[in-house]
Amino acid sequence: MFDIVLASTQKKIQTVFEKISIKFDHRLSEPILYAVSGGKCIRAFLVSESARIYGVSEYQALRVGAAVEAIHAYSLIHDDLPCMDNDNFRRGKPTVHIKWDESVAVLIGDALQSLSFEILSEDKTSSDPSVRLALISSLSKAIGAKGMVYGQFLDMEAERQETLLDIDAVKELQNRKTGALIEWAALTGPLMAGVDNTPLKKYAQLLGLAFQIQDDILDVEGEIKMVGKRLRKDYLAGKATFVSCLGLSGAKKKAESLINQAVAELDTFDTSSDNLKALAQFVISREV
Ligand code: GRG
Repeated sequence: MFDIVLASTQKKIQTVFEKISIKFDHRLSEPILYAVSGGKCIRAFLVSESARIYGVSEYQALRVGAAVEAIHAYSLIHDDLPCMDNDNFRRGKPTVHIKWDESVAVLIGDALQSLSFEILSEDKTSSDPSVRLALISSLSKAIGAKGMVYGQFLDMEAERQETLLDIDAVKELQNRKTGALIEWAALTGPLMAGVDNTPLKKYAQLLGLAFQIQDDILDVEGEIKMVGKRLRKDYLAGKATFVSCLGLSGAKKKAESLINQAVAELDTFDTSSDNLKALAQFVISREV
């Protein structure tokens, strides 16, 4: 049911990428469009809803949504490389380095990262240069050496270590690897409107954590046809995850409790936050 709501954002984001990539050599636009399609677009949806609540135009929100999806796609392409997670299958199709080759995958990831910042830097995204700078600055922090890349680094390091991470270390790793970008997306509305983000911040943090717990649950319980990527890999590798730390039912309970708290955080809004509440429920009920 919620898939239908997300489908509308997916379509609009795809159109933004199609328009932007017209100016690229087709040997680049083809893998770029391949890499940005087929995902749920949860991060772009968070941007759209956050922007709508704070009165930011849909056009501007879709540009910021495309920027966050470009970063997300870059992280997945690089994460799938043989030197990282070494995956052949993503979003129900061959990963970029399988469909093309590793050099293309590295370069398309790089191009998507640059493209994201290019989109944010243009005045079509916001007529206010201080807003554009704030978007660029906060995104670079969320995905860099204190954010997503650090989370990925900790993850890679954990795989090489004998001792398993404890729950706090798993939380720390995941907050950076997955949570930081989700939080950034959720806070773009107040950022673009130039107002305080406190009411959404806690929601975003709780949602990010619940999202990762559900990802760990899907790794154990999911159906590969539904999820569209290799499963049981963390489980088979004996990696520390929320499921290994809390047990399957403990992880489910934790995710549910986080989502209940996240939804409660939205009580300061009127019905304008209903879609964010529905997204929160989707995050822990999703099979994909
Ligand atoms: C290699 C320098 C360098 C940087 C990349 C690879 C990386 C840094 C970070 C990894 C980030 C990563 C892969 C996080 C996993 C997050 C996750 C659970 C992704 C799946 O998100 P969904 O379910 O995917 O929203 P869809 O396909 O729906 O978009």
